[in-house]
Amino acid sequence: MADATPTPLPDTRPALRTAAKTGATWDLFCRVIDNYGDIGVCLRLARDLVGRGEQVRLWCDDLGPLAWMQPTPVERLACLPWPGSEHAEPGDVVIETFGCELPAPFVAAMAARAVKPAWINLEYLSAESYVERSHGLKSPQFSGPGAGLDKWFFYPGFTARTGGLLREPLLVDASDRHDAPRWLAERGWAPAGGERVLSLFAYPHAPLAGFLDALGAGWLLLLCPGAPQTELPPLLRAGQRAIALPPLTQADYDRLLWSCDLNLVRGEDSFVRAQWAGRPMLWQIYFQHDGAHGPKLEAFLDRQLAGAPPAQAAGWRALSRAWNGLAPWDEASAGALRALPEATALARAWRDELSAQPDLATQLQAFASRAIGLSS
Ligand code: TRH
Repeated sequence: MADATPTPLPDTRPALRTAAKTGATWDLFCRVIDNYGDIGVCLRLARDLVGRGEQVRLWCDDLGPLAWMQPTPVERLACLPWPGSEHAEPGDVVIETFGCELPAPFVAAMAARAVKPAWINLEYLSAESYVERSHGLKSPQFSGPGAGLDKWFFYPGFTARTGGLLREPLLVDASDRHDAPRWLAERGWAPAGGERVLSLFAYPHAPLAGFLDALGAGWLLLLCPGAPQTELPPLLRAGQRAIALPPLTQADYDRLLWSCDLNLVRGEDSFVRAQWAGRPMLWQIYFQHDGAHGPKLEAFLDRQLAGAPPAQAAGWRALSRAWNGLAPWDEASAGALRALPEATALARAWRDELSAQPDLATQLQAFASRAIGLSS
């Protein structure tokens, strides 16, 4: 981060109570590094903003996954190929996601505007403490095509001193009103004879054999696309059965999470959605060769398990470490999987805690309104 100074973000708290349509036009830039999280987060944010009345252009260098994530057009949302962005006229708010480096001609056009756009770099999600320190830092641009502009760093997070999490209005209500038995039955994915049901979305290196041993009998596993669809079925234990699912739209993937007794998720976006489902969730963190994923996982568990009884917290931590290859499978991890009612209560309490905080789109709208002078 060049030239970042600890300037506090303009105070958006009064606006947070009333955050509403800014009337601004938004440009959202996304570069796909790998997998689906980059475009998944950007699409979700874009759809959340247009759902609140904004006009959004989503520029992305790989729009392919939209064919299954969001196959139908969304009003006021234009999904456009990145190579076309260079000579576009910038909107009022420009969001550069995950440090993706905007095209230089576009930045020059931002600097040339009479009213400068609000330029926001939206960072990856983490529960680590640096997030609260870094959220809202300003990086004045002294050189290059953007000289004279300020870039602001926006960090999503799990506490009130961060940018919050994506949470569309009424999301939690929708999950509570969801008719899970009917939804599963209509797709041929209904559990039979007292089975419990889980969804599994995982990276290829997931320790499937250890997990299936710890899980025990009486489970229907709904396998999302990916390596586990071929790797897992030969490993199934007695009393376990699996169904391979097609890629779902993002909306249906939410419904899947709302339908299961346990959700195994990964990366960033599915991880957040599973928390809004208010059901037990096991997170496979994105592996980083420098080991940065270990502390990141522990930081999340510290927050999520802070209110749990010590034995339950220890069990869920053991299970999370085992699923991430950071500890062996043991009695504590298997015990956590057997104590699902307690885990469900914990997931509900954690969701309530998160729901009390302002969501990311609300915070972005409030910040953008201030930055471009729509509110004082
Ligand atoms: O795919 P991911 O592992 O993505 C990422 C990327 O690897 C990224 O580079 C990395 O930085 C980040 O993780 C941490 O997991 P994620 O974030 O859960 O993204 C998957 C998206 O796919 C999410 O938006 C949900 C969506 N999805 C569907 O829409 N339908 C489906 O059927 C499934 C399984 C997922």
